[in-house]
Amino acid sequence: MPTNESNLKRLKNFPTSINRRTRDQARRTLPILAISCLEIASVITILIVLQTLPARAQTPTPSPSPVNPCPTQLMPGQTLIPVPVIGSSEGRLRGTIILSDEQEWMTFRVPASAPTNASTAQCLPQYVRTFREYGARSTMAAAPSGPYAKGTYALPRPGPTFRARVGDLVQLTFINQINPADFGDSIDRGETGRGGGCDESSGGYPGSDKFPDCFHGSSTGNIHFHGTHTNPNTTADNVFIEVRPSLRKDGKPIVTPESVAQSFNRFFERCEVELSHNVLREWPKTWSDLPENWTDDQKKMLKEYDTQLEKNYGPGVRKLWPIDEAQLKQGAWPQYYIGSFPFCYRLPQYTESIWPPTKPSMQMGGMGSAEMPGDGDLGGRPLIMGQSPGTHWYHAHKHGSTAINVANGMTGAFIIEGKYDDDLNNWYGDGWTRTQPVLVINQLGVSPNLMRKPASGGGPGPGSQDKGPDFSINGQLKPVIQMQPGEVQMWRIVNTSGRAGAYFLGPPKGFQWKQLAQDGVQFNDANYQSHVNQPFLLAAGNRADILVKAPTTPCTNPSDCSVMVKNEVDPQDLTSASPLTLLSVNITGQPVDPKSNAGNFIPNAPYFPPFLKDIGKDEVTGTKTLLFAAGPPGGTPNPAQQTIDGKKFDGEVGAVVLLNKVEEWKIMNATYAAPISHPFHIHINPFQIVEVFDPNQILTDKNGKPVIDPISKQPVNKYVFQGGIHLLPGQCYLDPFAAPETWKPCGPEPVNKNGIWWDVFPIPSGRTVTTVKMDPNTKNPVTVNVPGYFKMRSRFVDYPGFYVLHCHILAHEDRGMMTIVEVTPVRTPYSHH
Ligand SMILES: [Cu+2]
Repeated sequence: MPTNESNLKRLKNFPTSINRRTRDQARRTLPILAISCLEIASVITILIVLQTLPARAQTPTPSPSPVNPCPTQLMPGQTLIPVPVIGSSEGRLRGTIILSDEQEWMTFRVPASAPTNASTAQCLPQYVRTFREYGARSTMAAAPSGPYAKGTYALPRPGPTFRARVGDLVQLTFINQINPADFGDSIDRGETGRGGGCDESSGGYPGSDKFPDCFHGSSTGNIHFHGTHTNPNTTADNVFIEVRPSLRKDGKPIVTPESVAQSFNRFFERCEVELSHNVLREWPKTWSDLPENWTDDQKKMLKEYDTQLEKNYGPGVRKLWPIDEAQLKQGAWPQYYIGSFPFCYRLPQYTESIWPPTKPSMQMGGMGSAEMPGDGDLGGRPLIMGQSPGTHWYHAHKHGSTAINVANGMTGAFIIEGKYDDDLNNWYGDGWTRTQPVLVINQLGVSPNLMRKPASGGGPGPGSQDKGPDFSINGQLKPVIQMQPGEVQMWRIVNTSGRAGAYFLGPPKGFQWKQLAQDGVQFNDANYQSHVNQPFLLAAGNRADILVKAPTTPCTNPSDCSVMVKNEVDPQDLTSASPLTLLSVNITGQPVDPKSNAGNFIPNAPYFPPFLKDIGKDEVTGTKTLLFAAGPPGGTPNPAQQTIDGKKFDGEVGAVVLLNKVEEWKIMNATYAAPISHPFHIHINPFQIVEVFDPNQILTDKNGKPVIDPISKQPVNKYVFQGGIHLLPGQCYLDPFAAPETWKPCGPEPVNKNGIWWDVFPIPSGRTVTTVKMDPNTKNPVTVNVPGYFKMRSRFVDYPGFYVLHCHILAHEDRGMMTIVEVTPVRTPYSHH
């Protein structure tokens, strides 16, 4: 691979320091070690990053105009480039994901202040970490044309789209070949014992952040399968797995798809057999279930890694192998790996036509009704909830680097097909759903804003982008989708951004849309029929499937055919946020017959699985309250900043639930310094919302329009905290001095019917209320903080184990807004007889 230094220098006004160091810069400051390595190889060069300089965010000069134009493919108005697909066949999704890095053209908004539709972008080559399908690294990035005809750099794009079917086995070879030398200090500094373990920047980061709740370890990888209902343990949706980059020999990674193929194929074959007789079977359970030559290799490489750590940093380093070893001794699944990991798990299929289920979950073929030895914990119990077919996704989930890794583009769509697709294809034609656009939204970037120095006088510092980077789709800015006049398409939209929600303002003029699914879970017919042409919010992590119907005539003005969104992290942002073009539609080709199926919305929602039955009040067996809070930097009331129940993530269990129980949780938000609706996300099981209390809610009239105060010209609040004043229709008085439990939505009890299933839902922000009472000491009015909240119900069914819940603003997650859920079987090993 040629170095790009000379090209970089030729670029006019190139702010070389906008990102982390270039490869050449890194090489100059990083000692490269030659070491000996047991039996793996004679001499291996490990690029553990050793430089004493911190990973700087640096100090570029802000550009007043786009001096570095973007390659044509990244300019607005280009046809949407589809993402490569890894599909399943014969009941298995088999593929290889390479976590690596490359130089890509990244876009930077100009000016960097809050995005408007008049903002432009400049492009700079940046090192980013990528998820790529094996054998196709960078091939989708067609050689850029225009000012960068040389095609030296790749174009940004998400990881490949996975397409599997409910019931399939997922068998993924995960390889980490990141070159840590391309990213200063990206090896977990926690184990080197330096700098407290956190990344550092000239912007003053980490400040009061403390390891492990700080940005760190961005060359470590894993995959979270967001939206899967499956086993959270061992080789399934296990986010505690940390795969360090491969060791290197002669500059090349020694762990390759080929080097693990034999072991992994053997493992996948056995996994298939083990998981075939019972959909709830948990396997593998221990390392002895894995091929010995692979675990032996892991042990050797981990030890070698530790040896190097100690050699470079002296005693006091945090070695990895002893941790794995201790976990093995406890019968736990080890956490640390070098270079590779095999994911193997099943997407469970619910096969009964009624709910609750009556039969034990033995339908997976072949083995009759006998339980396998070692399945004693299952007790022949039935599968209670199947995997919902729909638009799910995957992303990097290493605590401390989720924000940077997701911003680099380590996300992808995970489409799980089922009867949902069959019914759509019966209406629209065979294989139709596979031809429809998959839109992976992201805010691509190279450094979290906190890593950067604020501008003198406050505000976003050089290189940072207020409200986060611009929304891209499949890596492109404002791309174009082609539609025939009158055609109906299905858009699967995933907001994989680590920060902002995309608030869709409604269909463009002449278009219609109808929502089919939320967060990968389809709507029942009542919800399908009622969600026509509505605006909707996709918070970070949310998905929507919508049917979109094009007008019969092309748009005279391209902007008439644009889908507009607003960038928001709280509904209060919507008043000031400007409408942004997310994408445009080009209406072209043969008009679709308006009487044909292709020109009409499917009349009824696809088959609705029985396991998605609304969770009734009588089903609830337990309740919990969780309090999310974010304080101003270093300030009060919560100097610890991003917390859940007053704590940052510390590896302790924050919520214990018995397996197959149903709980109702009140998720509160005590954030007051700035309006932030933290998007609550929980792994493994989706949930239904039964109550929402937003103390900042605006009063709306019967048409849904905000009620404006005739004197102040400001929107009127729904909740009034001042007694004795005349209430408008729909307004409610809440006593700020009464018990906080009395602060709740007013009006009739919600019906809780036709509930939508979510796996991410924003918690309404808190409100600081100024009361009429005076504080005798300060002589100021007393203020009271009123938290926002929602209540959700979830069935914690089928899969015991440890998994996480967290804020899906990923910088918050990295900085501590995460905790562990433990779902534990009811049954003990003891007998009463
Ligand atoms: Cu948050």
